[in-house]
Amino acid sequence: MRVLAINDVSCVGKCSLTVTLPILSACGVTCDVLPTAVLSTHTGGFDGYTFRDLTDDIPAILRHWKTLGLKFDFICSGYLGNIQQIEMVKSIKREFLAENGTFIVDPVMGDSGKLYAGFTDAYVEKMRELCREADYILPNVTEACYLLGIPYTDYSQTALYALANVCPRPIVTGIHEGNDILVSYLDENKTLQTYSSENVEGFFCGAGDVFASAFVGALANGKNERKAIELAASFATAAIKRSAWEVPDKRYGLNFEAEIFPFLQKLND
Ligand code: PXL
Repeated sequence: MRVLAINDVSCVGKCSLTVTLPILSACGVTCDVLPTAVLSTHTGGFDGYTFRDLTDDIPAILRHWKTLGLKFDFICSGYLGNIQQIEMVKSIKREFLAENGTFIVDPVMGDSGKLYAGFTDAYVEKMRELCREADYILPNVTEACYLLGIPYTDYSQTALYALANVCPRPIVTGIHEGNDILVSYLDENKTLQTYSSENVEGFFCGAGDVFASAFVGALANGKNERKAIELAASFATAAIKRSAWEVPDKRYGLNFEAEIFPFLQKLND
């Protein structure tokens, strides 16, 4: 199995490609990368980070790949630096996704009700278009609300049905319900399903990337959607629980590494 991960390199802070690469490799899957930008850190809580936009490098990379006849079983997009890159991802899907391949979009745009630094309404609109081409989308609640054009406080489980008009298989992460945190999705019969785990206080920037990478790693290992969601959610939850007390400065990301082995044991059960 060959996966293409389109995402940024945040040099410090454990999100995007520094999370996806180790997790997919551990799952025994080839992970090729298309870096969208190089940042000194992610943008969630650090001041003064550098940002090198790699948009101009992408066309030559793709021309080279075309000469190699590359095709990918999975293409997964995450943090995209600008609107132009969203257009590029659309054409990458058309040119490089293998027949019967799976296109997964994590519409990385925001969290806790707010867009990340540098994102605009025009970007949200373009991201909605990209989501229309995906087999799966993996928004958190904030991103789901932006995709639907509804206020953050109005999110309810019915939003999932509205999201299904954008992409047939939406999976929404980070839904708070009482003391639990839920992942909700529509199964192949359009029935709402949830996976629930205990909520742990503390915000970690790369948690969505841990979930998305483990989900793809599980699908690439032949697990069905439900099993892949369970495995990915329990891995992300275990990493969050551990990091809530273990990591003093949350900006430096989850200690997901310590939970990789238990995750792999469950993956191989
Ligand atoms: O994981 C989300 C993410 C990805 N990439 C960059 C980010 C963030 C969240 O803040 O800043 C650069």
